[in-house]
Amino acid sequence: MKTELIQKAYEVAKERYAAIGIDTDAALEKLQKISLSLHCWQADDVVGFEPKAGSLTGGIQATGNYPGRARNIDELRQDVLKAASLIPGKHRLNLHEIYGDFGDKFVDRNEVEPCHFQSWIDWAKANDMKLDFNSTSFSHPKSGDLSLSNPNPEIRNFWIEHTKRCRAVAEAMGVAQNDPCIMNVWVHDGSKDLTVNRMYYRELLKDSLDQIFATEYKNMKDCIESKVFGIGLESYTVGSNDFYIGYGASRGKMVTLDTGHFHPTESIADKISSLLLYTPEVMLHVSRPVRWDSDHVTIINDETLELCKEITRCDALDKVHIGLDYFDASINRIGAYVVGSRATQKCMLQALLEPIATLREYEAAGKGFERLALLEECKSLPWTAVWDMFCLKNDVPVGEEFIADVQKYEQEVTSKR
Ligand code: RNT
Ligand code: ZN
Repeated sequence: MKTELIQKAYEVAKERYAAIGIDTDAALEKLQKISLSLHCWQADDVVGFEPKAGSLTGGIQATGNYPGRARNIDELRQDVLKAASLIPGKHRLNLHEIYGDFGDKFVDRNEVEPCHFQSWIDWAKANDMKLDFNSTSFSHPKSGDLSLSNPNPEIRNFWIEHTKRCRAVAEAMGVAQNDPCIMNVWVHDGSKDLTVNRMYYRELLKDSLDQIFATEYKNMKDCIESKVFGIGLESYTVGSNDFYIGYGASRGKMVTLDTGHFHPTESIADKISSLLLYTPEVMLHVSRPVRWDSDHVTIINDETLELCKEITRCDALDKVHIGLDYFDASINRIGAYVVGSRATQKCMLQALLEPIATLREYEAAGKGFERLALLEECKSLPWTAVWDMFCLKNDVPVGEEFIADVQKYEQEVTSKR
């Protein structure tokens, strides 16, 4: 798109927003500071780089067979950089333990060390990217249905050791990047059929977590992620929402809200303010559940918009971390990163452009019609012109122009795999 046209449209939008008391330049500055944590697993359908990588287990599934998935560390790095080059702003990369640089060597999960992520740390530094991290309980012979809540001490200790070591890896990343690395603990533990031991498994999970978190670190932050159910684990989830809210609130740990991990009509946006009153920060996994936790690519929809608005309405830009978590193997994977990231940013921008002071005045004065009318009008204010300006400023393709870039990369790179 022509630069002048974008600038012209931006000037008009700026004036229009000024009329409702909103400074678009300030909104752009705030958006610039928001780093998304890009999930590395969209590039390769959650396979990772363990030399003997088997099938994906743990109740999650990447469906689709689109050609060109990243098959090794170099391809994944190349894909992530390509995606990042089409997303305005500076973003983080969220790694899972199974994405370590293991070479041909088999390093079992209870043997992982910071050295297996040294090349990632160097790569991230060279590319001015910060890292986040995840322990990996799935896709392993010892995964079964229960990991950290397994009654068999040998298996439970194996996963405790794994998760402890992952925290040490996260700490090393945090030290190297001089910024805390956020480490997410999500375990798939649950039961396909009825269980008569709900309490027992939760006691075990609680004890495992206490052991894992016993070491205090300064350069990493822990977060814990709940779920409703996994595939093949439909009847019971040990790490339910209630479990982790209780755990997080009592231990001062961040809770991760994955937008696909709740009952379909539950509002995830509504949970932010409650959590922030009891836990220091919040981690988000922004996804798009379609009827279930399907991990579709994030788009601009009411749920994502409301989620972003809650962050700004709670004045919590510095307390809510935005990670993405979807894995769609049915479309171009780099395109999936770009669409989902840009959609999330567009929702954040609309949230930053909300005339919250006026809306709150209306609300305080009991002016319900006025509040509703302004909320509705905001939906059709020219935020898209502000978005285009954001892309222009960040030197990334404006509007649909990135489609051609993704196609070119597909032609030249991913289609040849
Ligand atoms: C699974 C959780 C979890 C995973 C990643 C791969 O339901 O959402 O966050 O998607 O850790
Ligand atoms: Zn998640």
